[in-house]
Amino acid sequence: IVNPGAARPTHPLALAPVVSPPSSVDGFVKQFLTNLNFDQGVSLSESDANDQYLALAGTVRDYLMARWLEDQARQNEQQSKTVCYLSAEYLLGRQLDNNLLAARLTDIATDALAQCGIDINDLRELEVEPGLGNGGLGRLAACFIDSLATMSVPNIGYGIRYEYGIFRQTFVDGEQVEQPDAWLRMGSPWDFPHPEAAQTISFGGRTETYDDNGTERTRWIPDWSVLAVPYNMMVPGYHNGRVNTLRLWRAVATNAFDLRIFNSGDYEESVRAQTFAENISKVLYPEDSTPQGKELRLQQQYFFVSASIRDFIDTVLPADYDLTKLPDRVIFQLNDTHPVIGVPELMRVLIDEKGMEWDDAWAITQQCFAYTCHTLLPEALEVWPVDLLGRLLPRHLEIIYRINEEFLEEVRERFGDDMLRIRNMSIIGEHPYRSVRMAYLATVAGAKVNGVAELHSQLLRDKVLHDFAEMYPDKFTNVTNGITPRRFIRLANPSLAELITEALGAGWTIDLERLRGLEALAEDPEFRERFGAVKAANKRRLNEVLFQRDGVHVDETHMLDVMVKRLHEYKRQMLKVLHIVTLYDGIASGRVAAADVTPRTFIFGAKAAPGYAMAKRIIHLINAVGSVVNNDPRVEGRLKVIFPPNYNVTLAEKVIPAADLSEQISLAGKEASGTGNMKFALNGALTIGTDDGANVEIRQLVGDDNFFLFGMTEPEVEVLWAQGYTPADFYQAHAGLRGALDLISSGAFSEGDRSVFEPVVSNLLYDDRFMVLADYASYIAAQERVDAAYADQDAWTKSAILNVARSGFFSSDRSMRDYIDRIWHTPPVL
Ligand code: B1H
Repeated sequence: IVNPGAARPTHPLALAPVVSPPSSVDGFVKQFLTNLNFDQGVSLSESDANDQYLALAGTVRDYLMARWLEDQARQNEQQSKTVCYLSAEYLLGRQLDNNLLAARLTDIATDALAQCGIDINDLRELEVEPGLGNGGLGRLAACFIDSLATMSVPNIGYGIRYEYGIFRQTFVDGEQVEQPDAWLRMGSPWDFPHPEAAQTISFGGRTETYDDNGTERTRWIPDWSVLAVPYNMMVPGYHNGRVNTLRLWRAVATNAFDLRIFNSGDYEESVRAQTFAENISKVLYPEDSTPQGKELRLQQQYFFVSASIRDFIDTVLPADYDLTKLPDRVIFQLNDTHPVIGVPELMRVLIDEKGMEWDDAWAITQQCFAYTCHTLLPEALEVWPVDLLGRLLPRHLEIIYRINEEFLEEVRERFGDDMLRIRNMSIIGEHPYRSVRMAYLATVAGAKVNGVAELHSQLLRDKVLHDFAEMYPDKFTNVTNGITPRRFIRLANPSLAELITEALGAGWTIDLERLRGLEALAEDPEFRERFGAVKAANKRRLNEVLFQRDGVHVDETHMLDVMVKRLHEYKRQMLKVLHIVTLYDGIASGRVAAADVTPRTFIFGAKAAPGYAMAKRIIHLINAVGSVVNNDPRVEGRLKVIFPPNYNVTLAEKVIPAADLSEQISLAGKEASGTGNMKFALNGALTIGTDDGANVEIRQLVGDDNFFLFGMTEPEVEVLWAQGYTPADFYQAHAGLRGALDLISSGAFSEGDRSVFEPVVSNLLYDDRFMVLADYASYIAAQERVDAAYADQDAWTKSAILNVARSGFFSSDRSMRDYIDRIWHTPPVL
């Protein structure tokens, strides 16, 4: 139990680094062996690879520890403003290499282990990546905390330590089967539990008013609670000696909880109660881009947000801190609507627990939150039924009602008694049931609201949050997403990194705009040759990885055409499938000679939400098309479809650097940003893409000549939709499309069984919400331009180099600078 008032113990030696910085291989060996003996409890000769991995991780940790402790102390001393990033997801990827790199320990560790007779590469492969996120939104959070640490900006990432992360995907007869992701089973060397800093998180019950020396106050009498135990992870900056913190909460049953039931004599019931409480952090919800309105999900959200806000106020800030100055010390960034319940929670803490008046609390709250929206899909805007919210968090519902009342009063003052407008803007929706619109609550409460790419932010202002943008024009801003060049270039593509460093010096890793220097080198034939050799080497590396992993081969001479991202209809994996089937149909029907087809290997990576039937059927179809195309002798091996199961960060790091062509083919106006698109461009793939999300900015930067644009624009989509879109017209109008759809319908990919993929085909023919058929012809034409361009390898390589040279804007360091300038105003602490 924390006791902020108590004197803290001191000792003169306590100021020295706990472990002196690594100066030698010998020092590393010594620390490694110490950890092997004292933490793992084994001698070197008796140790197995997992012992060695854990001891190695422990050694890296030891070297970072002194910096970590110093940084926490410094940030407290300087009373600096901290970015508290609230996110239900952090898709971290493996930690070992990242932390070795950040601490400049890679070479020392490699040599030290070699001296012990261990190949560090064998240990790397043992790390199970913490998959505590679904896709782009979770990976973005991981990139952002990397950049903040690298830029020396005080940051605490707050989230949930799911016991099971994103499911492991396997294929059985081509169909997705999910397996639990027991990532903690072999030990978790990267996090530190702090049970002494646990928070009690309450739920349910009722509220009552009481008289507090003449003022009427409200209190919440909850009826159950759980403990939130923080697990701290190090977030080391790159080569700057800084270490920030990622604090993930785990749910643990309170003693009081089971004692009460236990005293009633029901042992089994008390164990059940414990399980119930601990379920809260049991598993990541595997939905991406669409929320699940389940009660447990709301419990998760409140659980981590309440723990985080109270952690910051009660343990990070000094005990006597004047909370009217809270905005000087913190900004809570809401990563989508998942943490928005934090708004009424901060109000409740300030009013009910700290005795503040409503108006003061509201003024503070409005300065302490900012909201990032990550979507445009209307079905993805999170709402909570009033019944559910009121049952789980009765006090919060009261607070939300009052926020809404005062907000609607403001709307009336501003726009008059316009009932339609009031209904449209109300935080409480009425149809189909009374519900709290979390995006509206976030918009009203947040100091700033941002979208994640220019087009997306524009559409937020014009459409999704139009009325709010009219009322608060200054609230709205854009911050285009970014990715960390440390993980996605330096670590994932060491050969390219070396080539760039040789050409430009090492500074690009923290100043990605320096890649501009490569533009001139695109004209240099020798540089092009070396760049091409890097790509070829990355294909060979991918071949090894995929052969090891799945027993499949990637042909180095093929164009590598890659579509990796969550399976979602709006992302239009089906368009890619139709392209492949069209090429295959050409060969199979004898219309096209196999020898005239550009050899291509298509790589897919995609998990489908387990409850998303159509997405799972599309996965099945991709696998089915693969097994037919890959085994038809008429194809002469010139087309190959590979779908490695369980696409994750670790696999992305191998696939992306090997890619020639990046598929970014969502329907215009549906993909908020995309971040995979940036990773590909920065690794020298050319993009075939629609005018959507950050594709727009990629194309503007790399230039039309180095980007294959196709498809309707967002306004064109709107027009066609308004006219009444009939996909069957496009089927009728285009022979190639007819051929492809008919081939699928015929059972050619399902051993003659016409029923298997019938739902996929009829969905396209009669519904096609994401207008796959409307963009088919334009997509095929663009792919023909790709083939033509690829035929001139030297010109292609030049384009690839220009993609790298001109994509420095997409560093997450730049995203962080934009957040700092436009939203957070948090200077680095040096
Ligand atoms: C994105 C999500 C998302 N947008 C709900 N929305 C979730 C929504 O568990 N849920 O309920 C999980 C995730 N994820 C993605 O965010 C966008 O689709 C991408 O376009 C964008 O690049 C990414 C990061 O901004």
